[in-house]
Amino acid sequence: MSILNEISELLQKGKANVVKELCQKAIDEGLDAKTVLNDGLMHGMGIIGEKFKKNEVYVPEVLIAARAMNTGIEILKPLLAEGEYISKGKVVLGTVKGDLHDIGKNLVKIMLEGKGMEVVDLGIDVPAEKFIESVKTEGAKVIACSALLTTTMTEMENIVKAAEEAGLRDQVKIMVGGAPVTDSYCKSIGADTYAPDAASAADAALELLA
Ligand code: B1M
Repeated sequence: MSILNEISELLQKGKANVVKELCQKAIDEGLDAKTVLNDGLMHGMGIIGEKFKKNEVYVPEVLIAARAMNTGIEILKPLLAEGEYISKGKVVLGTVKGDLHDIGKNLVKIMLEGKGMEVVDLGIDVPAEKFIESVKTEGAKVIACSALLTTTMTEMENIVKAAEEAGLRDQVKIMVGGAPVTDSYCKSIGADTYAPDAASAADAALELLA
């Protein structure tokens, strides 16, 4: 098995220490950091994402795979040229105002990063204005907002309106998700995309960025 396949497989098993050692070994053997990132770490995380989508793995497996990915990235990051590490675009992510649930949001972050996007994580209880301010300061092209409560998902409409009022609506795409959110709700508030799970959110964000 090639070292890149080994990295991918061990990442999926969450073997953080071995993944770290193998990333170093791959570099020492002359592979370039971008190849190790794309064909080793991200490859493995992509498989975990697909399995998570199909309920073949669950939250704990995703978290341990993410930890393994991060240990590998620690080795590669200093070797990657500026802008090379994260090249697929910037996403502003947060759980909407009034809502403190962040487990799903954190999984979305893992999957987005696993597919090569840069994530500005605003955390929980994020007001619409903060999403907009962050889009302006960070130059992000996608707002990704999560809500777990029927009482807070309505805040997503305020984010769409705030983007319109700020004159940014044609520059930023808005993705919504979270347990009570549906595709028809997404359409009814004028958001761009609904994603039912974290792995789909990463695929959808890539499409929006494209
Ligand atoms: Co809360 N809670 N909670 N809670 N809580 C729910 C959501 C609830 C369904 C429980 C219930 O009654 N059965 C219910 C909501 C009812 C409703 O509105 N429909 C509820 C309630 C009522 C409350 C409180 C109001 C309780 C109270 O205080 N009376 C309170 C509200 C606090 C607040 O937010 N202001 C509250 C508090 C909490 C805790 C703080 C205790 C804790 C949160 C801890 C934390 O997140 N750090 C908590 C938890 C853990 C839950 C449950 C048990 C689990 C949620 C979770 O993390 N699921 C939940 C019941 C349940 O779901 N079984 C419940 C796992 C996670 C991986 O799934 O977040 O759905 P989820 O994310 C999924 C998808 O939705 C999607 O991807 C993920 C998987 O791939 N996704 C996105 C999520 N965001 C996305 C964004 C995207 C795309 C996809 O694009 C941008």
